[in-house]
Amino acid sequence: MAKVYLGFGSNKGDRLQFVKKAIFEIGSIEGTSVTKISKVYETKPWGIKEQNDFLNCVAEITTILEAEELATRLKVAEKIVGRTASSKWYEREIDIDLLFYANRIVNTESLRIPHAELENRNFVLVPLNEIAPDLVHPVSGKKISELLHDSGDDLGVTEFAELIPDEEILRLTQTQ
Ligand code: PH2
Ligand code: MG
Ligand code: MG
Repeated sequence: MAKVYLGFGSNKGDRLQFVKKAIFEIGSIEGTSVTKISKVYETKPWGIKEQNDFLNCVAEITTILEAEELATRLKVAEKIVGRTASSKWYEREIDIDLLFYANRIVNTESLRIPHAELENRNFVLVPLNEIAPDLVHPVSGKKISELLHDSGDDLGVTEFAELIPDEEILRLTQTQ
């Protein structure tokens, strides 16, 4: 069983609904349970600026799937939730990123773990710091709280919604 952190992002359509659907979809993957979910944050677009603001959140999950298998399943989940191929900027209904897979370091053509540039992205670090401040980045050896402190990213990240006000969603996203 591996402990994994996922990032969710949406800046097209009903953003909150896409994020919620994505979390339910992850919980429905066999041998995979959602164990913690951060608040949802509204964030200024990082990279290409001329696009809608995003909603972002992160989740901790446990899974029996190997990293490559999980990455494939995340792509399937994006399709099920409603990601359409769009080339307009980088706007997307849903993006599900594999941020950390235990303390694994993977650098292949198709997969990079930990996720690239997360140490420069407050839209990832702020929600991660909420649920896993002591998580250590296996390359730099720094904790999330330190990475956030050191990050030069000054793009706005503000609380938008508490997705999980009670235990119900956790119960719903536990599968055996
Ligand atoms: N994702 C990107 C590029 N830029 N900016 C924000 N605020 N949130 C994202 O999820 C995001 C981004 C590429 O995946
Ligand atoms: Mg992404
Ligand atoms: Mg992605």
